[in-house]
Amino acid sequence: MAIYQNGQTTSGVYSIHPKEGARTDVVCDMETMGGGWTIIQNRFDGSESFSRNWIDYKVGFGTANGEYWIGNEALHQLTTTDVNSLYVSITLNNGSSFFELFETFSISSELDNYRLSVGGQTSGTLGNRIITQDTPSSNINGMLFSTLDKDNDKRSSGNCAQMHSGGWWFNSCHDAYLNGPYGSSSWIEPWHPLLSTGEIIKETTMMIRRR
Ligand SMILES: [Ca+2]
Repeated sequence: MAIYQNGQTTSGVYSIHPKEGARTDVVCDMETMGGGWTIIQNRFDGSESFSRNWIDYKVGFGTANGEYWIGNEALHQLTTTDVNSLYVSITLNNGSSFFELFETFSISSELDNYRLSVGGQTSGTLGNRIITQDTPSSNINGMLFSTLDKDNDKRSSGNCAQMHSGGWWFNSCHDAYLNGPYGSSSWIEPWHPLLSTGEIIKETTMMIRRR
């Protein structure tokens, strides 16, 4: 991350410029695993709805000081020229915390519906439920992005985004899903089989950094 390479070592809000003319305020984590992380998804109090349409997920929503989704277009721009890693963390209301590190992470262009690609080694306490070799219909690696108004899921006859009230890379539908209804029992299988309901989740974070 350019901010990190400029010598900034304090976690906090920074402005990034994912493409010409664009400016986005994000939180950078300069502590976890050596720091240099740009937070792309952050939830901790349910103040921001993640039940949204394509355009919202495309341009991003929320604020750097609050909950937010950085935006799929920014994600594409940030991961298209450099190889990035992805770090996912989930903290429960009881204080338990879990994470998973994915060695490579990239998002394709809008023309390709912001397809998810993760690869390389994974490690952590959540387990790799993005790539689910045991249950192909839950595997979300290589899936297109779906929203309430855009059904791009691979195998579901319905719209997984509508069924699960949030935008994500769905198959039929998922074993890993961080954008469900906060604090609700209708947030189903945020990280199957470890976490079957999002009702117990306090905080989720997704963040990326250049490898
Ligand atoms: Ca469908």
